[in-house]
Amino acid sequence: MDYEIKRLEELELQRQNEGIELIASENYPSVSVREAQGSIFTAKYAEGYPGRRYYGGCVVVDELENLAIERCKKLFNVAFANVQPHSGSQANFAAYRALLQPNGKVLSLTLNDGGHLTHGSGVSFSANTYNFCFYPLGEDAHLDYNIIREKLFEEKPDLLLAGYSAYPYAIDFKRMRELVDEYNKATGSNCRFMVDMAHIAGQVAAGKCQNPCDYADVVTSTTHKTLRGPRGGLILTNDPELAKKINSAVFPYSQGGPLEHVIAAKATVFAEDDTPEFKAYFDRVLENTKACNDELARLGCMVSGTENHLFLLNVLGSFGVNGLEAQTRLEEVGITTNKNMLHGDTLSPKYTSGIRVGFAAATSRGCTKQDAEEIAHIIYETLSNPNVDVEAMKARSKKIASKWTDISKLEY
Ligand code: DSN
Repeated sequence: MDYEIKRLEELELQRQNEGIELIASENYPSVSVREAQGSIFTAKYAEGYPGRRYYGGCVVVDELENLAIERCKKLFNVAFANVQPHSGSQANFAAYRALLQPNGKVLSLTLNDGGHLTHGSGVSFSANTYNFCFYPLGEDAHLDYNIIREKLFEEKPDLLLAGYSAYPYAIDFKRMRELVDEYNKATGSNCRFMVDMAHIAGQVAAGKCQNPCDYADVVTSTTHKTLRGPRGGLILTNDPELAKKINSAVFPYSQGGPLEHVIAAKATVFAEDDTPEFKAYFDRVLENTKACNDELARLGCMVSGTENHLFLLNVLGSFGVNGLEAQTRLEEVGITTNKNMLHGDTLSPKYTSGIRVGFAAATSRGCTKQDAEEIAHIIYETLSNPNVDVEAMKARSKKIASKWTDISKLEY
């Protein structure tokens, strides 16, 4: 045993167990998922795809990867799945490659309104390989489908991109498909529609929102957020031609040997998520997120409202502190969140006017509606009072977290 690593693992487990995790992109995989990820499959090289590998000895990993693919297709009701992307960014890299020529034009949400770095940020490969243009949110911070329609006709993109990192409302994928079809018909273009569902993949799997696979040409996702799986990515499509291009874009274009141990863990979570228990879990995620949002609103705070696993709290408007300061003060009392830009934010991404709050992880441990309301009070009291008794607040957080399941023992 490597005692130095074990010591750090134990410290991290203690940190996770004692704290209240409200980062909207985090979650806790089950013991079964972690066991699969720690399995001997890590020792196997398997470049290629099942039945078409560049190494011998792949008979078992072929069965494993096919099982993951079949479970994934069933979960999302889709014809093709590539389960090899190492991350969401790698999945987006390969999806763009399959859908676009270099310099192809992508219409994406304004990044400050809740997009992701791979959705056109100058610091990522995306904006350096493709030509991004943007649609803003409407004045009420909701998607405005008329603006998207106008931008489609004005910018003439090759790809419309939807799916966001900090958008608390439902997304009408059907409407976006109709807009792309209308634009293509009117102009004779072949604009495609892609959805990065990384944040809401669990909600999709639970059948609690529109399934983007019914409307988009390509859907990408991570597997570790609301899906509750291992860190990783995936790509889905119903189009056989695009499926071939996606496979080539993942391997050999952008990745080498697939992480078959991670694919084993993905297969495990696809089965866990395809159950009535997961649907019930997601009902509780939605209930807890709303309960915390509504309690903060009742206390007079400026919150976004929510139709998924997250909401945005305007900490500058509510308490006169910026997002970075709010994040730091909440961490001191045992609550982990992250600073986040708000629609029309006047502060820089380093500071921001808001924080993003999500309940997927806390709910996995057993957070109740009553807990979510009590958490709202801890957030309110911590941020509204610069002289708050930090130790007393921390003890309140710890008391809530101590009722929940030990993260190292979670089975769903
Ligand atoms: N970093 C993720 C998030 O926090 O939303 C996006 O990949």
